[in-house]
Formats: sequence, C-alpha cells, structure tokens
Amino acid sequence: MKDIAAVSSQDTLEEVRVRYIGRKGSIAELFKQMGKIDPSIRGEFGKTLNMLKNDATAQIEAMARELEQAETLAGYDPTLPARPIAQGSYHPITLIEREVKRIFTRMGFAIKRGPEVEDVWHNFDALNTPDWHPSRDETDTLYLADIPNMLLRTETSPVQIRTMQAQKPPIRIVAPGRVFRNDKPDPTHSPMFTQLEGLYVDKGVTFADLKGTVLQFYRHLLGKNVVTRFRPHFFPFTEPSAEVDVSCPFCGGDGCRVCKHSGWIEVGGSGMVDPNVLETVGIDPEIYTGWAFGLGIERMTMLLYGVDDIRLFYENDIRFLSQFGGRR
Ligand code: 2NM
Repeated sequence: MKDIAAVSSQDTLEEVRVRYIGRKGSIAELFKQMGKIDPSIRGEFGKTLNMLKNDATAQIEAMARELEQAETLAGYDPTLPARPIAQGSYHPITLIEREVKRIFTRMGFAIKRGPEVEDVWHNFDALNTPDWHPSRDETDTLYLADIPNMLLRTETSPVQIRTMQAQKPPIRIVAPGRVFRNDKPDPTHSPMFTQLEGLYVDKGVTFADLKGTVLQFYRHLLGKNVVTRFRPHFFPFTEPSAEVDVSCPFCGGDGCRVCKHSGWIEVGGSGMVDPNVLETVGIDPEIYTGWAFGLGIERMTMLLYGVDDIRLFYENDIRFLSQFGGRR
C-alpha cells in the first residue's frame, strides 16, 4: 500500500481506493478466498483480513484529509507581505505632561491630583478671588446646572489648597490635570485644557527660589541655553505676581516666526502665595512663605511639536494623533 502515500490528487486517490477496498478490490478478492481456507486457521485469516481492510481505510481517509488541506493552501501565498497591525501611540499631551512631571519629580516635587468637579470655595474663595471678580462669571466659568456652588475647576489651584489644608510645610508639589473654561474653541482656545501648577511652601522661601526653579525647569524642557524673564502681572492668589517669558528656543532670541520676531515666548504665570491664601488654609504667613506658578501643557506641546491649532488635540483625528510616537 505504499502507493497510498504516493497519491497526489483526489482522482488517483479514488483509483487507489477502488483498487484496495472497492467492492471488487484486492481485499474483497481475498475475502472471497475465505471458503478455501483450512477451517483451523480460517478465523485467524478473517481477523487479519479485517485488520488489513481497516488499516487501508484509515490510510486512505488520512490521505483524503491531507489532499483537502493542500487544496485550501493552494490559493495561499506565504510570501505575500503581512497586513500591518495598527499600533496605538500616546497622545501628544500625555507625552509632554509626562516629560514635565518627570523634570519636576527630579527636582523634588511630589505629584498631586484632585477632583475636576469642585466647589466655589476651593476654586475661588480660598484663592483670594473677590466676589466681584469677572472670572467667577457664568460667561467664564462652567457651573453645574443642578448643584449650587459646584463648578468645573478653572485651574488646578484647588489641589494646592486641599494639599495645604492636609499637610504641614515643607510642601513641594506639582498638580497636573484638566481644567475648564467657558471659551469658544478657536486656534488658541479650548473649553477643556491641561494645566500644571507648582507650589513650594516653607520657612524662608523667596522669589529668588521661584526664579531659579522656573529657569532650571525650562532649561530641562527647552534647552540649556534658554533664559527666562519675569514681567510684573496680577493674580488674585499671588503677590507679587509675574508672567514668565522664555527666550525663543528656536532662534535663540534673535526673532523668528514662532516668537513673532520678539525673541520671547510667554510660557506661564507665577508669584509669591498671597498671605491671605496661607491664612485661609491654616498656615501662618508670619512664619512661612511660598511661591506658585502655572503653565499650560497644550501651549508647551504646540511649541515643542510645531502644532498651530489647539483644537487638533481634541478632535480625535487618527491622522493627527498617530504622528506622535513614543520618542519624547
Ligand atoms: C498660576 C499663576 C500664579 C497658583 C497659586 C496657587 C496657590 F494655591 F498656591 F495659591 N496655586 N497656583 C498660581 C499662581 C497659578 O497659574 C498661571
């Protein structure tokens, strides 16, 4: 029965099947000889013939399966290129947020998070924001429709308030997270964006500490040659307050399209924590001082990747999002 293994098509397999186990095949012929066999060994002979028939049937059936498989594979070309499997990638905001957090943790800051739904007290009152301040207006702040005095936080500062209430100085934290404003989307505004605020409170903390820390941070993020500039400003929660500019990392301050030919780019806000804020959270402003700053992660991400429209981050267009690998 070696010819079973040599079979290469369904047709020749059928020939072989007829030849061995067909009604007039060789095994059937042998069964016909049964009558002529010595009765003393006829039983043994019959048993052996049955084994032979079963074995031949099994081999033929196995061969039939093998041929069927070969036929299926005939339409399959294993040298064709594989269909690529789509790989996910990190969102650009996630990538820059992680990088910023890493720089601050290496400078000794702990990362703190808090609720996105806040109450008016943590978001405004405790931050020394007067009742009449326009930022409290419904035209600026998103209030919950059916719970009075609850809102979507407009800064991550409430996290610093909660932290100062919960622990004694020294406090060295950064609070990253989503914040919300009643803004109409345009290339530089989004009703939801990502902020990172830092806070340092201890005995003898000065504006010089603030300047040194902020400079060091931006040198890590943008390049070791950048310099910072602090412009006087006003925030309700800090006094004095300053806006932070960094020398343009693209032209070295000579002036280019990115810095609109000024040599400087505005990158954040900062100041010494107002004594009223410290008092409110139970920290004695006669003993302790502190500074705080805030920066927008979207703005940093747009600068670092050359993105010109903030709305792209939240449209979930895979053609945009898939361009940011894990390279940063
Ligand atoms: C900024 C700018 C300046 C700030 C202040 C505080 C707190 F809670 F300590 F008072 N947290 N964050 C702050 C100060 C935030 O963002 C542009």
